[in-house]
Amino acid sequence: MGFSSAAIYVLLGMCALMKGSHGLLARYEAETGIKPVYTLLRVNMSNNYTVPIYRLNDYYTVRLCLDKDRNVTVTNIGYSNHEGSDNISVSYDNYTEIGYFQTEEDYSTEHMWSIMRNSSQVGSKTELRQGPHELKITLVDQHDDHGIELDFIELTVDDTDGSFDEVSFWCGSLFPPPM
Ligand SMILES: *[C@@H]1O[C@H](CO)[C@@H](O)[C@H](O)[C@H]1NC(C)=O
Ligand SMILES: *[C@@H]1O[C@H](CO)[C@@H](O)[C@H](O)[C@H]1NC(C)=O
Ligand SMILES: *[C@@H]1O[C@H](CO)[C@@H](O)[C@H](O)[C@H]1NC(C)=O
Ligand SMILES: *[C@@H]1O[C@H](CO)[C@@H](O)[C@H](O)[C@H]1NC(C)=O
Ligand SMILES: *[C@@H]1O[C@H](CO)[C@@H](O)[C@H](O)[C@H]1NC(C)=O
Ligand SMILES: *[C@@H]1O[C@H](CO)[C@@H](O)[C@H](O)[C@H]1NC(C)=O
Ligand SMILES: [Ca+2]
Ligand SMILES: [Ca+2]
Repeated sequence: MGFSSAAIYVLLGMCALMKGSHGLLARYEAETGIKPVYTLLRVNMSNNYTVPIYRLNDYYTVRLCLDKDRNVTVTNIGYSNHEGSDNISVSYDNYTEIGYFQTEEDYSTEHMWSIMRNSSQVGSKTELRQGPHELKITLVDQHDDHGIELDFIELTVDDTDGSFDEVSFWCGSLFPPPM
């Protein structure tokens, strides 16, 4: 019918717009990965697990394998925080900082490690060269001694010719969490 085809055109238009202006969303659960990581069971968090970054200067690293030069934006980092606020630095290779965010302070309940929070975009769009890279998320300052728990990472990757492959972008490391 006329209505449904119009609706489909609107949807296609929205997809094209999203793709053109923002690129594709690539999502990585912190608890997945080739290297064994220390995970915590948090049933209310994304994919049921988080990874603690509790001590000052502790960091979490995810490898990126770029098939060609691409613009990448850290659009969101999912985390939970207990009590005091923390300063989280986000950097690429060799500690080239792209930005940082302050975690939200919350003293309200005893279940704060199970409250999902979003950083929103960190830093600006960065052109990454073809080849391997590392994205680091580091606890650079904290109000108490408990840092954060990292839930997931969302990057937006420009893909002008439709060649983007998410599995190879994460260097083939999209595995289920260790149990
Ligand atoms: C998880 O969410 C459910 C439903 O909102 C809630 O009843 C439960 O207390 C939460 N668990 C934790 C550990 O926060
Ligand atoms: C999370 O755990 C619940 C049970 O606690 C299970 O039903 C659900 O399938 C799990 N989700 C994932 C993504 O593993
Ligand atoms: C990245 O974005 C900049 C600014 O929008 C653009 O000039 C550049 O060509 C882009 N690089 C790649 C590899 O697409
Ligand atoms: C957070 O850390 C960055 C450096 O990583 C620093 O430039 C910034 O001033 C810090 N912000 C606060 C509020 O401590
Ligand atoms: C880090 O810096 C060294 C020395 O400048 C350079 O050889 C190396 O390629 C850099 N590593 C990355 C992943 O950019
Ligand atoms: C946080 O981000 C995730 C992933 O984009 C989204 O599913 C969730 O609704 C967001 N939560 C809030 C409170 O904005
Ligand atoms: Ca904290
Ligand atoms: Ca998770």
